[in-house]
Amino acid sequence: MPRFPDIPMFQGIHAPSRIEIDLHDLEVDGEIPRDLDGAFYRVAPDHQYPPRFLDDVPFNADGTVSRFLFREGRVHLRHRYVRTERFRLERAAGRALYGKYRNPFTDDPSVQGRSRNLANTTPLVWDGKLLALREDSPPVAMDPITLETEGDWSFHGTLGGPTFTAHPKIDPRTGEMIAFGFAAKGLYSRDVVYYEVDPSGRITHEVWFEIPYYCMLHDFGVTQDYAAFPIIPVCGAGVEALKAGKPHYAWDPTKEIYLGVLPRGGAARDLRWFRAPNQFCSHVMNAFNDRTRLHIDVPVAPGNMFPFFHEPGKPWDPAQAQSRMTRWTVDLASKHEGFESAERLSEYVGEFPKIDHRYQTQPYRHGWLLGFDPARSSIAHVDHQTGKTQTWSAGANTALQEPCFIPRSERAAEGDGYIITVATRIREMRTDVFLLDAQRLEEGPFATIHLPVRLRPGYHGNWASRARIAPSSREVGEHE
Ligand code: V55
Ligand code: FE
Repeated sequence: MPRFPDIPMFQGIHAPSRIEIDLHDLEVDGEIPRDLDGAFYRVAPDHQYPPRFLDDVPFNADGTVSRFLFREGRVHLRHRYVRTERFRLERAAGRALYGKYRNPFTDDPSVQGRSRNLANTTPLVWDGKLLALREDSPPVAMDPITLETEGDWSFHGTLGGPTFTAHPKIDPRTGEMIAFGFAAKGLYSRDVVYYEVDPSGRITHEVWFEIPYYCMLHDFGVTQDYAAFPIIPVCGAGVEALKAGKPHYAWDPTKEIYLGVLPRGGAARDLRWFRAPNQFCSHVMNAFNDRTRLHIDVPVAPGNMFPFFHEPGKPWDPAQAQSRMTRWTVDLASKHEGFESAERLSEYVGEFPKIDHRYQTQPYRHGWLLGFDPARSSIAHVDHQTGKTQTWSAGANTALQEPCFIPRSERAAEGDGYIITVATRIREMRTDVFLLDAQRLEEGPFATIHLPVRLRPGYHGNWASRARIAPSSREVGEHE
């Protein structure tokens, strides 16, 4: 096999890792709390083979899952590639067969029409499975302990569309999963399908609707009564652009944004669209409603945050790409087409928002973010009650990843628990995992889990308690 090309996507801490690992009893500085009982999963993109095109975007890499199993003060790592159909076809060929990001016209003829799923964005334990999610494809189910890939997940045959978001929400009050798929009638289609999944894992309600223009519909907000879809002009570049090898998306600074609000359990005719001036958001921290007033908290930037999906003919502008937590409010009882308000919640520049998931869909107080300054990587805690933001920086030699919240126990108060974040030590080219007190980030990690190797920086992570991983009698850790 040839070497990977020496281009920024593979340089420094982004160099391919490509390893699969079983490592028991990782070295720890400090103490792992003995009550930490479950697993932290995170997904990272890691090309199995050098790409066929050098001018591609970083999202187009094979998904790998890391499973850090915590029990009795010990921590064990398993790290695996997701065995997608695409991974298996390329492994058999010994080279990359698929072409550019979300561009089937650039694929080798031998894989025309085959699944392009990379399963590379979010890991989520649901219905006893670990789902590896990616927004242009169905979920891929894995065993949550062994990480063996089982195949596409259809929610017991009830999944009606071809795609499934990497950001489904679980309503902690009802145990339902709320989700959607976009491009649901094929490449560049404006069709979205909204799903309600009951606690037994079956889709019980499905709503098909069209969005005002095709765009990257990456995340959404769910409240007790509504689902809210931010439509942001990271727009489709068009089939002709794809055939010419151009990126799938292009930023359009001329378009308004929309927030589509659908009542849970509702029908397409109940969908209401609100409008606001051109701006950018991608991830959603949380959403909640007070009767007809819906609040959705998002990191908002004045302009596009994706350097590789810039406006054709115009360079990307980093000055416009600084996102700050903002609360958008719309009122379903009002005839007004605009937002009621847009309130800045913190001056901290960051993205990858996380919460205490026991408060998903509900009024909440605590959120966490990853800072956007690569020269001084940091994480932040935003307290919506006091309006204060506290931060911790790991220093110039350490690149942090998304901070994930773990409750101290199921009964602990909101935000009482730990923040776990994976980090690359830049000079040493090695990975560490930090545990911090979620309420006292500024004190720094109370425990550092030391890996003797480097894992490629990841996208999203999620914690799952032992009860969620092994709802039946199967013992977590018995594979050891
Ligand atoms: C993101 C990641 C993706 C993707 C679209 O914002 C958006 C993150 C890993 O792939 O396809
Ligand atoms: Fe995401």
